[in-house]
Amino acid sequence: MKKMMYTNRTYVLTAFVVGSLCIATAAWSAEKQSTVAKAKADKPNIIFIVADDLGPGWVDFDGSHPEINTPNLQRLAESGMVFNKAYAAATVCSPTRAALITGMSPAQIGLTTHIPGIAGRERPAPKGGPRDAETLKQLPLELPSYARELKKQGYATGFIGKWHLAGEGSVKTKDGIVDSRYHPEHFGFDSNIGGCAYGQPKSWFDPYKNGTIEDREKGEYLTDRLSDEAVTFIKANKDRPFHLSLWFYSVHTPIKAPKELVKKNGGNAYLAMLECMDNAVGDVLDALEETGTLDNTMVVFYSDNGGDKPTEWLADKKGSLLEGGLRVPMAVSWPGIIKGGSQSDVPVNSMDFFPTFVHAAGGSTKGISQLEGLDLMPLFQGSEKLNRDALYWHYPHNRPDVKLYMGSSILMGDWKFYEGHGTIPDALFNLEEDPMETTNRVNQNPELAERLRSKLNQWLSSVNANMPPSSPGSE
Ligand SMILES: [Ca+2]
Repeated sequence: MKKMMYTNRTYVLTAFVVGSLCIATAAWSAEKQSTVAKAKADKPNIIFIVADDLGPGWVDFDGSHPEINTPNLQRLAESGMVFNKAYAAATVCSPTRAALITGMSPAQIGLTTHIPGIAGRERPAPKGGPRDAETLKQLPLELPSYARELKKQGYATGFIGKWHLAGEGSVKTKDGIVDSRYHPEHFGFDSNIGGCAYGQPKSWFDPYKNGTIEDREKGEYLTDRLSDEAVTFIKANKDRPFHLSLWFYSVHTPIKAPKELVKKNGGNAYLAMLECMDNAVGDVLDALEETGTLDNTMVVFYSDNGGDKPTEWLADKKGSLLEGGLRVPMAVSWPGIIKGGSQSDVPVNSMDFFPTFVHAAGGSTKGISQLEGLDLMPLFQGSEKLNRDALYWHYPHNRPDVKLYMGSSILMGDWKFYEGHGTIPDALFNLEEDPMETTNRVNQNPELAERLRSKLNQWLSSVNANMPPSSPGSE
């Protein structure tokens, strides 16, 4: 299954031909299946597993590294659908997390870069270049939250793991708590274990120095602990609809794992962290099986931004608006709704989970005017398109210290246009012909570039995006 979308064109063509011949039968059985599925999926449980800084290529289901060992993620992927073009709403942690919770783009929220661990840290602007736009330091309480919507539908809602949406300056705290008014429990989660202002653990081992986790066993590894808590949550709520957001701190720096696992992985602590997270996914799937809830549970695996370790077949990495900063591994399992072993090449984004979860739970998103995501159900049921013509990103910040430059971009069909706001040249790439984004085609296709620029600017105005102060369109 590894890299099937790149290596096995015969498979795709065969599937297409066979698929065309079977349309009539499929239409009838799809209708029947959908009725059955609807009854079965009445208030499905929803588990949303999010990894941190994990790029495509670092899990078995889309990997290219034979040394990776993630059998449980493989099990999840094989029982459901792999998304070959899953995007994150931002290239760094906090804005994507804000987009996941609210279904709104980081630009619309006004939270467009990661919330710094050190308060007041200035971003150096390039000489003569634009300054940083304003950005929030916490997620506003009045914004929509899928957890609140799921609660309205009678769900038990739990948050376990990394939040990173609750104030700056966490590095200087003893416990990661900067302003607990912005913790997950104020966004509709009944419980919170681990979610505070930290963007990375102060300690991977107990004592955790995290005010939202009770220390219990010196030396215990954080990922193992979160896994235990997830299993406890599932068992405690097995008799009612439940939602768990399990947002691992793995595989963010600092790269640390239990000694025996590092040894097992030939001294490679990164692979050990991955294996530990994969074990945790296995524990969750086992707990669902044991409690008899697996058949009525949607399990999503996703990551919050492109890999801190680069992906071989993508340009750049975390922090970049090129594909390597935005693309993430994603798989969704949902027995009775999603056919096992399926794949989708339709681009999806972080804002899509909100309507997907709320609709699956029987709720409505009609009154939520800020919502920018789309329900993924048509893709789950085999459709090859969503009703959307473009995806957008906006990063109005300078981080030249980590080679991160401000920009906004639009993806429409195979074309991606990147506006550098004066810091780096504007660029136009054709992702189908040039997946590594090596050839800037602005000069070859000036009209297309202008059309995309105009559409991008329209979107930026429509979401009232904060712009870098000296760039065109600002005050
Ligand atoms: Ca991250």
